[in-house]
Amino acid sequence: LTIETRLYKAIDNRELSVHYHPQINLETGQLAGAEALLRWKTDIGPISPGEFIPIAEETGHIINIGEWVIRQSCRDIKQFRKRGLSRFPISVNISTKQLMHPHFIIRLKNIIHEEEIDPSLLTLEITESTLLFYEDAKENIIELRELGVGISLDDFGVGYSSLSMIKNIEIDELKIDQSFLIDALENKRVYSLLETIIEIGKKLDAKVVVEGVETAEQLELLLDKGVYGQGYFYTKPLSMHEFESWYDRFY
Ligand code: G
Ligand code: G
Ligand code: MN
Ligand code: NA
Repeated sequence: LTIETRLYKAIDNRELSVHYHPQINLETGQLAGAEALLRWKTDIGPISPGEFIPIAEETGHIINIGEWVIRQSCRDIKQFRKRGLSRFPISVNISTKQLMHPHFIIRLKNIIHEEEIDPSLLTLEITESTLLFYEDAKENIIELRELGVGISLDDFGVGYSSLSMIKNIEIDELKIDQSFLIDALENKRVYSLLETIIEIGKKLDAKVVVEGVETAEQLELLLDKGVYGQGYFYTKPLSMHEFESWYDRFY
């Protein structure tokens, strides 16, 4: 079977799950959010999203799969609250094709309504490349704002349209690509650039999340900057169950 054929059955076969990667307020140490990351277990072993998301995008499966991720994340938002975890938003990655789909907003509204969640607890991560299609996505983005879900600009700094993107859209969150943090320790220019991007985000009243915090040294570099961090230094992405145990251990 091809990946494409397998993917078509993945939802019905219950092979998909959502893992959560904590985002930490570096100054207070508090949990500030979590990114939802899709996982796929097949009978020939796990297949990573880096491999199957592009296929889902090409084939159009991403529409159904993406909706499934949003619904599952909404259910888990409620579940985390039921289990007594603090109130924190969950961020879901959204592909360009999803965002531009004519039914995206109505289906998103339905899910939020049916799952009875506060829209402000849901954040959608879109990438700079989506914003290359800004004119086509504009109406949906405006409606998203009206709906009250958060908008996060993912992988900031590695796309083509960074500044025009944040010029056009009011964003709630800016996620700085891991490559900046990795190089900042070695390279003064990259460090200055990282500091400057953080300032841009803060001036726009966005929550600034630095991705890929892996070492104490990297954490140290960020500690006094009023940012949030996401990375393996804290933990790898966790299943719902693992996330609750992790939370109990640290909070
Ligand atoms: O978790 P991991 O590092 O393997 O993710 C690889 C890539 O897959 C990342 O760019 C991530 O944004 C993307 N990804 C993970 N889950 C989803 C999802 O539910 N939808 C979309 N569109 N992309 C996802
Ligand atoms: O493209 P996007 O930013 O959505 O990708 C998120 C991916 O980055 C997830 O698959 C997540 O596992 C990965 N990631 C998050 N933190 C770290 C980290 O500290 N180190 C590495 N290598 N990957 C990370
Ligand atoms: Mn992301
Ligand atoms: Na990212």
